[in-house]
Amino acid sequence: MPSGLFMRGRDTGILGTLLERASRRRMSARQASIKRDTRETRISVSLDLDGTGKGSFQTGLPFLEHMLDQVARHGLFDIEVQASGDLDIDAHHTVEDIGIVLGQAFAEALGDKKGITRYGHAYVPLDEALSRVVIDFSGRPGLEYRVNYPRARIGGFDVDLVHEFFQGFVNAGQVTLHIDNLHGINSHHIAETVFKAFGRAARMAVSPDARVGDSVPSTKGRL
Ligand SMILES: [Mn+2]
Repeated sequence: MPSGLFMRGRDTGILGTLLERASRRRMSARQASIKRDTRETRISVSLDLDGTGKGSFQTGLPFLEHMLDQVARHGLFDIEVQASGDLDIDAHHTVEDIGIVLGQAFAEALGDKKGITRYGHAYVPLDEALSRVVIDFSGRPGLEYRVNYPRARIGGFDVDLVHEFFQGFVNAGQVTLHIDNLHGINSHHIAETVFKAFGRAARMAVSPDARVGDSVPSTKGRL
């Protein structure tokens, strides 16, 4: 009966739509919450890769929070970071460990990395400063960091710690990360372009690529 066939066709169509919606929901739950306690720091990070750019930070390090806010805003990630570390010694442990836990959160939120773009890059200027960040969710840690700051400190923040943050992120997130400052005179601007470009590059790399579909973007079949 033509109408019966038509109805069966419609039913299959609806089922197909529901299955497609369910799988999209699975894809979209790309979140992670991680806690890490050591004798030096206590850190908790919540991450939603498909957020709206909301940042919430309590770290005792206002400049780092200003930078993490750039990552959230320009990556369109929701990021919450609570950290209490041995700041009386130095900010080193706290900054490095926040990088580690954020890297873990990215790795966990991405899971098997099926359907992602994998590579991302961005150039970001801020007045005279210009930085480029290229990221690959390769499954292998690697950091190439070429950034020189005219000043040793931005406010009270030691500029060496920017490198420590990204080294921690790279090691725990298992990513290849190339960071180059191409030009800059003001250290605050230089750091800010690095974090903004990192947010934009990471956003591109984790974004779903419809043509990749349900596969892993690697000839090895895993990342
Ligand atoms: Mn600023």
